[in-house]
Amino acid sequence: GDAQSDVGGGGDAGSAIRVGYSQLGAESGWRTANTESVKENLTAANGFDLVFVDAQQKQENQIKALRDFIAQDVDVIAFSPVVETGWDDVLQEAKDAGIPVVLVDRTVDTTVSDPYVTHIGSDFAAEGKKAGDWVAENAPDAKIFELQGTLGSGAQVDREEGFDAVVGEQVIGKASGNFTRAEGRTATEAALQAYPDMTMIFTHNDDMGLGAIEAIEAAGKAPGTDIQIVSVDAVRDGLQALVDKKFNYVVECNPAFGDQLAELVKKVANGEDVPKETVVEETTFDQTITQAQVDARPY
Ligand code: GYE
Repeated sequence: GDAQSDVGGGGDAGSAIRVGYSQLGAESGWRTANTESVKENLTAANGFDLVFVDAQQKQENQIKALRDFIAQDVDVIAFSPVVETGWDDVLQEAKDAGIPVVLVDRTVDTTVSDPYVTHIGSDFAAEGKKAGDWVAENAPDAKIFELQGTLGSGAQVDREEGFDAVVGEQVIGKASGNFTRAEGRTATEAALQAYPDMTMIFTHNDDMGLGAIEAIEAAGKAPGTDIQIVSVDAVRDGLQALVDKKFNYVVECNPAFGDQLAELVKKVANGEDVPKETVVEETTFDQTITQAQVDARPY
């Protein structure tokens, strides 16, 4: 658009808060919902000038985007790191440039001191523990294949830790499906060969679990009974699988925190105090969920 395109709603281009946002990808239904929530709230009408870049699950793309934001001297950098490590240099560069960093969704593991102002997202270890608690209560004899998310991501590392702390002794094999439906399917195809005695899959997200359903059915088995599935996210497709009795339990991971993020970014830009951590609220779902509840799911 032209130079006027930022003008309107609550502010003009001069007073709008310039936010460079590096989203890690579009790998899952969760991610799509999260991106929508961010874009719906960091709007010009709400006083933001948003530069949004999708990294397609590649850390090098994210680092390049962050460097571009630094060069553009944005007011605030926000990003959702695809993996935890490897950010030391670019986080130091942002710090040296005096640009505050807001960490969204996933976490970092860095040697830089005070690498970010605030983090908003889920407690992934608590999610893994909720899944483990359900298994301990309902399927203490299950032989579990764990379908991991992107290796080295906060969501993978912490969900695995939380789950394995409760029922790790029941886990007979693990492999990553990179949080996508396609890779969830191929990883499950291989696991059905490698672990013929498996009776359950714990998947780190719904999309991989939906891919697992395809692989299980192609192998002539019934998901939900022959092989139970415990999942994380609770996007509409995942909840539909729960109503259809192909998933057995779903731990919610809430992507719809764009409104809370907008408030935080505004405060950070204005130099106001913010909490170091904001943990979003989440629940769990079992097969007592109704079709009406699934249909009402906004994402
Ligand atoms: O569970 C998964 C997505 O980091 C919480 O990333 C997020 C996870 C989410 O690919 O579906």
